[in-house]
Amino acid sequence: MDNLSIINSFPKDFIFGTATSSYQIEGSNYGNCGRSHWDSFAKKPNKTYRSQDGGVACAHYLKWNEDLDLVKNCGFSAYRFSFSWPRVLPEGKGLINNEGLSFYDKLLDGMLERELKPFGTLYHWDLPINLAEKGGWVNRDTPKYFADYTDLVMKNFGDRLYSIATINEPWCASWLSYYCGEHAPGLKDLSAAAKSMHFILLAHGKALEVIRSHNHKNAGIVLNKAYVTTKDDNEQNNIAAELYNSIHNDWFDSAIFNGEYPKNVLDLFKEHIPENYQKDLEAISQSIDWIGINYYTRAIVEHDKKIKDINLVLTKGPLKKTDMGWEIFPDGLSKIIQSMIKKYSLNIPIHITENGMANKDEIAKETINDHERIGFYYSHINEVKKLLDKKIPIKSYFAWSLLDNFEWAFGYSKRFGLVHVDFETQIRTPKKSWYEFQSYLLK
Ligand code: IFM
Repeated sequence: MDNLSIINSFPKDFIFGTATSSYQIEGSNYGNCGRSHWDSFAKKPNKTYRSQDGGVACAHYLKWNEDLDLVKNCGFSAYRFSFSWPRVLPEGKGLINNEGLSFYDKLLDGMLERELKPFGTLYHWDLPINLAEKGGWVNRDTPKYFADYTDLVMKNFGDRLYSIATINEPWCASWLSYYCGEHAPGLKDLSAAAKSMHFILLAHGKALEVIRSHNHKNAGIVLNKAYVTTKDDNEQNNIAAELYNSIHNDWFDSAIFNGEYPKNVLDLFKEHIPENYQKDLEAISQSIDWIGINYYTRAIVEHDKKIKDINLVLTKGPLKKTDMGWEIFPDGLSKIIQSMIKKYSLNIPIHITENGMANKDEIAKETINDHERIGFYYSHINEVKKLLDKKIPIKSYFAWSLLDNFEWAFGYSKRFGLVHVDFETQIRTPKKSWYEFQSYLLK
C-alpha cells in the first residue's frame, strides 16, 4: 500500500504532528538572540558543511505565521518545537531578552489560535555560549542554570503547553558532542563525555522539579533510540554491541526508569564519573508522564581494538539508505519500543517525537516528488499501527521535519522537510509528502 491511507485506520484521538527545533529553523541572528555553542562551533574550521551555521536558517523568527499555517493546512493537530535558551537568556542566566519572550508568546498563541497542540522542548542543543565557555555540560553548575531557565519558561508559557520535554536526545548532547566530537563543542574526551552524560540527565531531573512546582502534569524527556545489533555472532562483537547499546540506550533508560547506570558503562567511565553521582540519581529517576522516542535507523556494531577507550565501530549494513547514509529499518522502531517496555516494565504513554528521512529532493516544474519519503513514512507509521494493535500506549507520531533546515554538522546539505526551503529566497514549497499527509489527515 505505499501511501499514507493507513493514517485513517488510527484511533480518532491519536495525534499526528510535525516537529522542528529552535536553532535549526529560527535564525539566531534575529531578535537579539544570544550566541550558542553552535554559533561558535560552526566558526571553527571543518566542523560544519561549508562552515554553515544557524544564523539565518529558515528565518522562522520572521516567517513563523506562514510556517504555522503550513502545519495547520497539512492537517496536523500538534506542533513540536523547542525554546531557545539563548534567545530568552542571552547570557544563559540573569538578563532576560524580552524580544525572545515575546516571540514565543506570539508563537504559542499562534498555535492555539490554529488549534495546534503545543509540544514544547526546553533544550534542543543551543547551549548559551557563556555557559559553554565555563565547561558546558561538563560543569555541575549548568544543570542549576538550566533549572532557572526552566522556571522562566514555565512561568511565562507553562499554562499554554500541552506537553513539555526537558531534553531532546541527551545522547547527542553528551556522547556525540563530547566523545565523538561531531556536535558542539566538538570534544573527543572520555572524561568530559562521562561528566556530560551525567549532568545532562541531572539537568533533566532538576528541570522536572521546577516543572512540577508549576503544577504541569504532562512532562517527559525525548530519547533517540538506535536498534543495536551485532555484525555477526562473534563473541567480541557481541560484547562490543552490548557496550554500544548500554551507552546509547540503557544509560538513559536505566537512569530514568531504575535510578541506576549500567555496570559496563560505569566500568568504562571509572574515575571520570562525577563525584556523588549516586545522590543525583534520585532527581533523575523521578516519575515522568510520558516518554518520547526519536527513531531513524539501526546500529550494527563491530569490535575494533584500534578505537580508543571503547574498542568498537559502527559498520555499514546492506539495506537501502537515506541521504544521511542511514539504513531504512522500520522494524527497529517496534523492536526498541517492545524491548524498552519489557526491560523497564514501562506503562506510561509513548510519543514518537521524531521520525523521518533526508532525501535528495529535486524541484521539477515547481513540484517535488519525494516518493521515497512517502514510502519511509508509510513503513514506519505501519509499525506504529502494529504496536497500537498490540495495545502499546503510543499517543502520537511526529514527522521530522516540517521544513528543510540546518542539519547540524551537515549544514543545509541534507533535506528532511515535508516542505522544501529555498535558502536564498526563503520560499517554502510543500513537497509531495506534505500533500500526501494532507490528503489523509484532512479527510
Ligand atoms: O535534525 C535532527 C534533530 O535535530 C534531532 N534528531 C535527529 C534529526 C535528524 O538528524
